[in-house]
Amino acid sequence: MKPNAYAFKAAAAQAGTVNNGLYDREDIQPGILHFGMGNFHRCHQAVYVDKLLSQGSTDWGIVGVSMRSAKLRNQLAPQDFLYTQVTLSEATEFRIVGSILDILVAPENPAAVIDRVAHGSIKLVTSTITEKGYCLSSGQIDTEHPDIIADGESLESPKTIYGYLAAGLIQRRKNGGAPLSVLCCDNIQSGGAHLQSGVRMLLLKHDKDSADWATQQVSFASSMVDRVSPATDESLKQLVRTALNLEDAWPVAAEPFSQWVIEDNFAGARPPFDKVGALFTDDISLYEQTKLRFLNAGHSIISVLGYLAGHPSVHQALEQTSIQDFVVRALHENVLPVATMPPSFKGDEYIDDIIKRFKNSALPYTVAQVNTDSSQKIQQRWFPTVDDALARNADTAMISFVIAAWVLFVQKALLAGELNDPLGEEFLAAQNQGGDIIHRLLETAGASQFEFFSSSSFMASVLSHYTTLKNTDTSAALTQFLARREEVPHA
Ligand code: CS2
Repeated sequence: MKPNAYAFKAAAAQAGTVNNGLYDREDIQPGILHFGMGNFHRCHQAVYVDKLLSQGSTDWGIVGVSMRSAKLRNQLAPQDFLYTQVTLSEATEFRIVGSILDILVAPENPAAVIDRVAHGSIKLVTSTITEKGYCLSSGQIDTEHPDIIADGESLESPKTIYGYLAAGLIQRRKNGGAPLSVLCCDNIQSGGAHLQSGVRMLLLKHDKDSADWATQQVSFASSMVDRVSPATDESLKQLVRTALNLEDAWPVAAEPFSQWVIEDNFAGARPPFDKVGALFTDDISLYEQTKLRFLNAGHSIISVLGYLAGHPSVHQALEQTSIQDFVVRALHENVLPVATMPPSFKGDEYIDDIIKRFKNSALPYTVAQVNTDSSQKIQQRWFPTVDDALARNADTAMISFVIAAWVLFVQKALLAGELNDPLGEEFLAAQNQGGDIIHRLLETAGASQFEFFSSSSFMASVLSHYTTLKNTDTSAALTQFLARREEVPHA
């Protein structure tokens, strides 16, 4: 055990952490290989696994893969990959998480990652690599993406998760071909299907026999994951230092709420995640869709309006009555009427719960974090609702307002050097080109695959809101918009 790990053991044993007595980590076997070691994974899946290990299911330890940077590995290795998960709300709770056994840094040693995919002890591969990690364009894997092209040419040092999986599966088959389950844990619709098609595409290029084998022995599933978990700041480290007398290089914070619904499609052994609060289902798509179109859509609405109105974080934006009214009404009046939800969800309650969670001032979540990679997010969160509403002749006025606000957000963030988006260069080029900026920016964000993009009345309404927003202070524009909506409901 690394010296600092003793301090974690001591902290875990002291009253004040929810799990006062870490299991013996020597007994834990690595059964899960996880790609994408961000805070979300460490507050969500790693905590479910931590609970599982505490219950004695010792086969499911996690080996993590950082796709780019060595920073997290370097920070956590001296503390034996133990870390503190702090739950922030009216009450504060601390948990020492021991489920991550090791972290591999992919670019440093690609072969080590491939070997792990190939190793029979790994029964489940999971991913939280964010939307952009899937290299999608217009809802499909972008075969012109340089990383996809590179993996098509060689799998020696893969660039994408598809490449690592394909290379690992080729080797796994040679190693005896133990079945493997792959599970997407990102906020994207049909993530399992994307993983499957990306891996298959590469296997067909590099080793057709392995492609045939994988059809029988490898499953690809999706899941709906939910827990708000912001980036770590100095104040969180200070909190851990004071409360637990612990020098944690990278603690993570999250809200009390946590949800994980998993598509029940496992080629290999299935970890008993249902024993620690997750739900297995045969039909995942409505869960994914509901979370994206309500919770994530709401988060992005608040964050775009919040940025324009000058609020740094989500809960502060919601303190502005017009922003709160706007998002609540948008979800009720534009999203809910065209949504199909899983039977266990009640639309009104779900919206109330989401807004309550977002108002948690003990857990500041910056609008900048939500607005990061917005081009990848809004095509999942907003656009499908607009198309569904137009197809049913339903109200789209509030989403058209927020799409207009997004166009302005991109322009202002570009100017301020604050746009953090994989398509930043493309947005800059579109902006410099001038002309019909609304069409250009929306097209860059993948809107042209949606019907609304060619609806002249919808696009005219975006233009009209854009013009107002551009020429008026955002808060005044919002108040005006809401007042007009009062006069002519559902205008
Ligand atoms: C957020 C999500 O940053 C974002 O884009 O909308 O990460 C959100 O906090 C999670 O999906 C909550 O489960």
